[in-house]
Amino acid sequence: MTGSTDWEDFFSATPVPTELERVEKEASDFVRYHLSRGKPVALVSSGGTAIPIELNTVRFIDNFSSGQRGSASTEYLLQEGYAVIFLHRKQSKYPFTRRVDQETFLQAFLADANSSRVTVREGFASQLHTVLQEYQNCNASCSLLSVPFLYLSDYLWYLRTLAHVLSPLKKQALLYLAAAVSDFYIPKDKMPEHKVQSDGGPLKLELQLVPKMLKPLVCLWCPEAYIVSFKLETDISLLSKKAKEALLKYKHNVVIGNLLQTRKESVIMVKQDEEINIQISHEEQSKGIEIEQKIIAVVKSWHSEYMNL
Ligand code: 9Z3
Repeated sequence: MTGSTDWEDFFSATPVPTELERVEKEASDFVRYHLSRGKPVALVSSGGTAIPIELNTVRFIDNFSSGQRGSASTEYLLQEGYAVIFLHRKQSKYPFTRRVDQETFLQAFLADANSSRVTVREGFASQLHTVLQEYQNCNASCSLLSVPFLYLSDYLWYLRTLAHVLSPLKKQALLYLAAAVSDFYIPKDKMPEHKVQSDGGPLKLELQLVPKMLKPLVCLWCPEAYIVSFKLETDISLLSKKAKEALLKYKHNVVIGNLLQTRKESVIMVKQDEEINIQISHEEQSKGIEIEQKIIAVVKSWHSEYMNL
């Protein structure tokens, strides 16, 4: 009997990311800077977490998450006056660049054959101007810190470390956990070292349960922060019930419930004394309005109430 919890066992058995020390230092400087200016800081998690099946990883198990929710929400939080630590899956959607697709990028610029000059083609300038201006404003105020990850293990180490770094902000810290976190993984000591061979017949995998990190997050790592988690379901009849259960179990501030199929048009937002439905019509969507804008408006207003308590 060691008396340790499942999440402590997970971290003891899981290697620390090589970049953790650097990330911790950068995040601490970032938090100190914004704390001294009285600016609230949000930690946004975004994208899917991959599960390797070999130590020398050729293959991994992944999920559907594109990073839309986290990257769009980050832009709206910046607009609402937050500084944001963006903990995101590498190569998933990123604030600002998400609004310029690869084809537009290649078509928008014109390279002069006789000099090193690059110009923007007619018709692309206004679209690029808006995005670049927003990005430059965010850069000038040092309001965005990017922390990329690929694997679940790195994501969880970063989450724990960044939550600790945010804790001195107390109620001014917002945690907005939109990443699609795997429920299952293969512990390091159960993983084969080399590429799994196909001449051994069909592949059988045994995945272990990932410990629920919301519990230590709320109780120990960042206890006074305003914590918003997401609940993903595919069956509408379970959504509200599961969201309420999560709130009751972890005793944090808000659970946002969404269905895989309709996540871009509809969510429920549940807190202790209230449940609201946020929707976006086709007409609003056709005007480029995103559901994340409405979600963040509510999160900001609820977080402000909490800060003033
Ligand atoms: C979400 O529910 C996010 O809204 C989505 C966003 C992953 C659906 P996209 O990245 O999708 O815009 O394509 N995130 C949380 C999912 C999750 O892992 N929740 C855990 C659960 O449901 C609880 S922490 O058990």
